[in-house]
Amino acid sequence: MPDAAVAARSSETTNSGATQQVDVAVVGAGFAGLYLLHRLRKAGFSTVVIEEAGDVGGTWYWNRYPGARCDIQTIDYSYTFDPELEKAWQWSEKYATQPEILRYLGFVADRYDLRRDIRFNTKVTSATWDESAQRWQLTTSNGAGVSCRHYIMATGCLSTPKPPEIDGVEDFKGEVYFTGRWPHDEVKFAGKRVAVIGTGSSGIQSIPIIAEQAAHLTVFQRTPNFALPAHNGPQPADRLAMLEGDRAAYREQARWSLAGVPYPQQMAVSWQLSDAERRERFEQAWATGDLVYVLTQLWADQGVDIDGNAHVANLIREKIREIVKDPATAEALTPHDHPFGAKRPCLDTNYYATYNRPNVTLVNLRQEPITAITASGITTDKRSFDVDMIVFATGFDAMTGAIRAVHPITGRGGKSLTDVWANGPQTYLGLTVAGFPNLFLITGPGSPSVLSNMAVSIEQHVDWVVDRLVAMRDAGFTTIDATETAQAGWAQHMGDCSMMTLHRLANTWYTGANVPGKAQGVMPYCGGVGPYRSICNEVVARGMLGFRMTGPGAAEQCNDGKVVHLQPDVRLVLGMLAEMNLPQIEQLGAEGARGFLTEFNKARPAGRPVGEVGDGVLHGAEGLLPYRLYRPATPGPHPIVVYFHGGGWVLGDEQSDDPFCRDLCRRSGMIVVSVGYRHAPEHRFPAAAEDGYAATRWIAEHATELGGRPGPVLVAGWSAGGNIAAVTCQLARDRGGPEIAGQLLICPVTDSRYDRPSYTENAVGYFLTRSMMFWFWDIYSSPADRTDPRVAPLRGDLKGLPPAFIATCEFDPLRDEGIEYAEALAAAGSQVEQLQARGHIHTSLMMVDVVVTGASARVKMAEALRGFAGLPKQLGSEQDVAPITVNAAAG
Ligand code: N01
Repeated sequence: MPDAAVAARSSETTNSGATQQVDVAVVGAGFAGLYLLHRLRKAGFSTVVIEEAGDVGGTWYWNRYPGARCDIQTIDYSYTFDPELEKAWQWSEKYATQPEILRYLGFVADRYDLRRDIRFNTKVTSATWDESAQRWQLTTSNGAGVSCRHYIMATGCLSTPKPPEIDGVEDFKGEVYFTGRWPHDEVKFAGKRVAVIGTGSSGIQSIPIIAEQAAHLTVFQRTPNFALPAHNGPQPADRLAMLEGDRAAYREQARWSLAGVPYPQQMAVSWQLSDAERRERFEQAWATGDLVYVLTQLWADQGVDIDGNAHVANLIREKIREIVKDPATAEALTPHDHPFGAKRPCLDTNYYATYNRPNVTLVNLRQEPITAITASGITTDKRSFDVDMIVFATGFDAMTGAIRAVHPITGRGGKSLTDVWANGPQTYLGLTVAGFPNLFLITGPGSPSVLSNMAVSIEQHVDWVVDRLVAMRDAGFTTIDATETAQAGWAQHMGDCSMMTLHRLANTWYTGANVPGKAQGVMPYCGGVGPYRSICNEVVARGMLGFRMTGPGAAEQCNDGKVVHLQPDVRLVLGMLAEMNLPQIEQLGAEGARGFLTEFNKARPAGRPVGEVGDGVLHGAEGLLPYRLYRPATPGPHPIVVYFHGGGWVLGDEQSDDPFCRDLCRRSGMIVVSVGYRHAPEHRFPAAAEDGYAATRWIAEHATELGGRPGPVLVAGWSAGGNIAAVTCQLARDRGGPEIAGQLLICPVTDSRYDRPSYTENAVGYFLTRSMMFWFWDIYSSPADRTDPRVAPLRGDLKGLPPAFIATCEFDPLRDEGIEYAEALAAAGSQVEQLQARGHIHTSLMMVDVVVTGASARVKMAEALRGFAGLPKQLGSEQDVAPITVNAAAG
């Protein structure tokens, strides 16, 4: 039996005056609205879809401009909910044209008999939550109002064109078109002088086609955009074979991927590849004609790191210069003001080559802004262009436009959504808004939506919402509302996610920057489709966390709270570790654990290049110790940081903290000497502490030989290494030197008490466990030794110690003793700066280029060391490396 034959309760229908009573009203009959209607019907909900257009299609109904196509491969840009549907439809091209996509959506509407519940040519003119009836009351532009239990906005992200914001449009006597509202009748360009304003995807797709037909085309460009060739044609055989080989697995991989297209996570980082290797990868990607491939598959750091991104951007810039013959035009077309991918890049067919045509002129509005549109054309502050036709490809009031501006939505207590969102959209999961019960958004702000394959995100949203409505009905609930706590938590998580990518570094419609006066902030969810899906599932698994539900048939349920507490990349790392089912380190024995750690570290990205890395030996407390020295690329002599690795006095070596030492060297512009102190059980307490002190003394005495600045040194360490650094400062004070200018303690062990709350709260689940700490303690020191300040510096005399920067992580058993040490040092008169890294775990700050959100903490640590050394906090021109990973939230 076809799905369409599954009957739902029909709505209480209407004559034109009466209100239409339904369980659910949906706005929009595009990809999202059609699937919603299908699923709601199958679930037995009476449903009406209200659609402004005369037919189905949503954005594909309106955007009929020449050249309009999808730019996600069509095999991925399709519904996947019904394998029979997939079999019944064959796409003709790799990137389908707008007419073909519209035919597809019409085919879907017919196949499931959807049109009978869609009110076309109708707009919702207001939506008001009726507290007494616990329903939404809608008024419409055409026919009956609607009373519904649930109200779902399937309005799309790019459906409300923004006004062109140029004076005089109404004076123009020629033809005017908007790409986002293209007429159904053919527009004839032949023999005409045409102007196109705007060079986003719509402009870039339409310009080559208009140029082929028009007598002359003048393109008015404000911001150049990155465009890549689509290489359109038949569906690529390799992708088709993958899909057909195992359709279910292919679709499932897409659902759990980052962008909603089944590509693996790229592991190689740009600095591990030579110029030639990067170029080869790029050329191959350029030839694929696949935006998602180019955005995700070149190297792992391209989307999160300015340097990694610059490599791609420069290679694309080279391509533009190769294609466009006139150097001045090529330069004007070359983007320099945003990282590649931070603004939506475009897929094109002959875009750049179009500017080689004699009938095409590019006007660079950065050099000559438009002053007005006149009766005969467009005037800039330098000249006038007489044209017969103006095409506005000026974009949309994205993400919020269709929800907020189209009609007033009034929630609980008479609150309007426009007011609630005055400073930017607030949602929980991008699906709901606190204070607006039973209102759902599909691909709303706060969901992955436009940063993903929309088809995949839409199906996930719709399934989640409809499944919730079914579960509520089964449990007797009639209202659902997000809590303020959950919504605020989501905003925080959104902010954390946006720090992982470069989107915040460009003024785009993602951030609201394209609409004058609109609140600014990254609106889509940047954490990826798969992670987002897992969070939505977690909300359900944890008893509808963050929602209040009521109903006459059930007791009120409010499970208040935030769903994500960890930084997004930390959450991913922990998820991956959980899947790897790693052994418990403390079960392996010291040797086994060391071997395990060495193997484990092989999978991480290599540290970044520094000026020089060299190994040597120094004198420890009882013999020679190895060390590794990291020297900046800048001329010395540099101050020296003596660094102690982590590993519970048992594990680790100069290699284990290598990426961090490189990062510290690059960011601080100082020499870092990582000391291979002795380990337990071979050398128990106080071997590590005494080695730490002796090594620091030796390094200070040999500073000049090491190429360092003579005088005070700095000490730094992580975990047990932080313990050694802290102890070294106390010993140096008590034993007559060396002079230490500052101490950087990262998640240090400072005490042998295990009853602080962080030991209990974070006992398991965050990589460093309580039992692992017990194991370390037992191997290193006997209980009788544990009150000695050489292993428990918190118990020592804290007066007269060097200034300190102490970083602790929220989900770390060692958190509280680190904070206590900072407070005690400050109380004893030392200058102390504390950084409590929210959402981070014990290993976060060490995981350079893996936990990107730890970058801002790493910046602050380096700045602190520079301050201790009497240098300006910011690295100046003396460093010959470009700025490193963009700052990310940690504190
Ligand atoms: O809109 P845009 P779009 N004076 O906002 C310029 C999707 N899409 O319709 O960048 C002069 O990207 C503006 O300049 P600036 C896709 O996600 C997909 O092209 O603000 N210029 C910009 O150049 C896409 O990203 C496909 O300085 C003005 C352009 O107009 C999104 O929709 C196809 C101006 C607007 O570009 C939006 O694309 C099409 C002014 N007053 C669209 N105001 C597919 O392939 C604006 N501009 C699937």
